[in-house]
Amino acid sequence: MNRRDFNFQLVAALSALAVRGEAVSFPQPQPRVNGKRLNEQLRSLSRFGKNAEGGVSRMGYTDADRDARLYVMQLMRTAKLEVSVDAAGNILGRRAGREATLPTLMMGSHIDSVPQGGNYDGDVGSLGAIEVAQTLAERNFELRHPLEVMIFQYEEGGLTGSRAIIGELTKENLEVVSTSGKTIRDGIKFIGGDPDRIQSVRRKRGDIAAYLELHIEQGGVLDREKIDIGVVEGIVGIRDWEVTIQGFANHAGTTPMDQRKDALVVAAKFILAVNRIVTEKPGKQVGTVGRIEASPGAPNVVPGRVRLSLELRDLDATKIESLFQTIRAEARRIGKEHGTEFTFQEYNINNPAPTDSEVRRMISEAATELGLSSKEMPSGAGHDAQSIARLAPIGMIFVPSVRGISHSPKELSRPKDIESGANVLLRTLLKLDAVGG
Ligand code: HGY
Ligand code: MN
Ligand code: MN
Repeated sequence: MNRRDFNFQLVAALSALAVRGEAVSFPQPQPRVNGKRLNEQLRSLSRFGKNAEGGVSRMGYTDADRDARLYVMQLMRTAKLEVSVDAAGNILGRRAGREATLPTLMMGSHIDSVPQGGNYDGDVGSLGAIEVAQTLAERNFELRHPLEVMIFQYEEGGLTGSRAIIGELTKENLEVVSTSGKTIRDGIKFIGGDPDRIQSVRRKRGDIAAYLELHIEQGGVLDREKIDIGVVEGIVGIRDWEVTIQGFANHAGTTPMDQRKDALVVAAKFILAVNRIVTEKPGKQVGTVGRIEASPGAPNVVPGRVRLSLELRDLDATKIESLFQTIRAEARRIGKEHGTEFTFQEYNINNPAPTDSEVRRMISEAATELGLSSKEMPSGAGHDAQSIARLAPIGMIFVPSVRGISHSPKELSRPKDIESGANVLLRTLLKLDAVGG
């Protein structure tokens, strides 16, 4: 065994001691990822779906997504992971552990983006997990637990792939049209899954010892406060509705103003009402109308129908429900005023998910051992971790987003911060591997 491997084994043994509470200091050199390689691979990944603004439009189930998945599967094989695509279209990289009967340790994230998205959301956690697996392989370090790296499919569509893992991707969900234009059912086939066997990917409680996800913060706290690592306390619940406002299309020239059933005027009042209702309630909840479509969409026709999206988020599910009830009641009042009808069709529910306190402690400890500052904080963004939280203890590690920008081509995280996040991921994984079983 060469010196580096010896050090690595020693660190793992000391991690076990540290976890049992005997404070030990790690010998130099501490196990570290190859930051240069990781950041180069992120730059390569950003080629797939690159848009003119310098970000990516790599929506799930597009050609860019399919090609990026092939690239990432190649990286997983180089990291000595056994690669497969499950029936839901998730990419699974697996490596046996020394103790085969132990439940798996899982790391993961996603590589699909929103339209006009950035080069870091999901990518940092996906490639960071592969980098950790490669670092372990290069040091011939075999974990006690089996290891899995999951690249979940179509995360931006409402945690699609990870919801399949917890058995919550319903037949109705499969018919929802994704941002690629394909239904989720056709999209899963397009990326090599088999929607008719979706139930076969389901995991049960106990299958996964713990799940870790490295991710960019997507907000501005760490960057503003100059803190290296965010230790996520919990992930917000997210609920999404398709809202339809049915008015009456008519001639824009001959229909007097007081005889119109103008769905777009009603939509304007509705959007302002959502903003007022969500803002006036104390707390950190958020509400967004992100998409709107008026038909028939001609300048000389009074809009007869509007379809728009409504999204509500908060760490407390009951608060989301009460906001929705208030919004729906106000919609009915506005609708009646203009002789129009509202319908709300809910198509996505992601429950709020607390992270595991023991995993949080390990993440904070790993950051400290690596000389990094850290702080506990909530996640206003949704993540696949909140699906897996239904089956196993989860932990999330945030790295700073410069100026808090995300879901934008201007999204940026610094290479040094990304390397630090991956090192915290590696060290936390070692701590988790040292316990349990
Ligand atoms: O929308 C979100 O919060 C996540 O980026 N999918
Ligand atoms: Mn994400
Ligand atoms: Mn996102």
